[in-house]
Amino acid sequence: MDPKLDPFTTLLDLKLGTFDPERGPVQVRTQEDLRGFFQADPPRPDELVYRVMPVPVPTENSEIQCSTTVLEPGTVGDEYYMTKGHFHAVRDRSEIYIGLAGEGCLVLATEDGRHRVEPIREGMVNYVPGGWAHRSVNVGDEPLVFFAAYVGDAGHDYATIERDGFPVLVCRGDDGPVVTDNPHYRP
Ligand code: PAN
Ligand code: ZN
Repeated sequence: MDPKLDPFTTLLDLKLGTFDPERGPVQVRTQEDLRGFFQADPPRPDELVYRVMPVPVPTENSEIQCSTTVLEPGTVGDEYYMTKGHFHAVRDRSEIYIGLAGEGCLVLATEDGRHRVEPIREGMVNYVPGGWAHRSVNVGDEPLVFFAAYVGDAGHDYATIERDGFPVLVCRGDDGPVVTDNPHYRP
């Protein structure tokens, strides 16, 4: 075959999640960008919630997309800072997360309403099978940093999550994180 890409190398800072050199434009998500994903309206709309540092490649299933995510500590209402969460647009596409720093959890849900909550910590590898929506949540006091690699043509379906939510919420309790049923799941 005729190769489509040339090889490349970038340095990943295992604590900060940054690439040197950067491979693509950093995506920034503020509280305002997450309006409708948190239960409460954003109290500080301009405040940074997370950044995604991509290593873009063609969006074809012969390639492997990867990126790092840096999710700040914080809350909106009782809910810990989290990513929007998504199904892959091509539903059966899978993904691997590798925890680099901080303390978090990965909330997963199927279209028929099953859910799982898995830990994300330095050195942990999370496998996200096809068909599972996924959202990461920072339940610690430091940034949560993880590396993700996924099938190139997976794509992201945010609209389903914006409409239906996840079956559970991860909230700050008196003695740490509490996972509760989401009263607004699939209104
Ligand atoms: C991750 C996520 C990243 C940001 O790279 O895209 O953590 O989360 P949202 O995409 O939900 O805003 C991934 O799962 N990619 O498929
Ligand atoms: Zn994904």
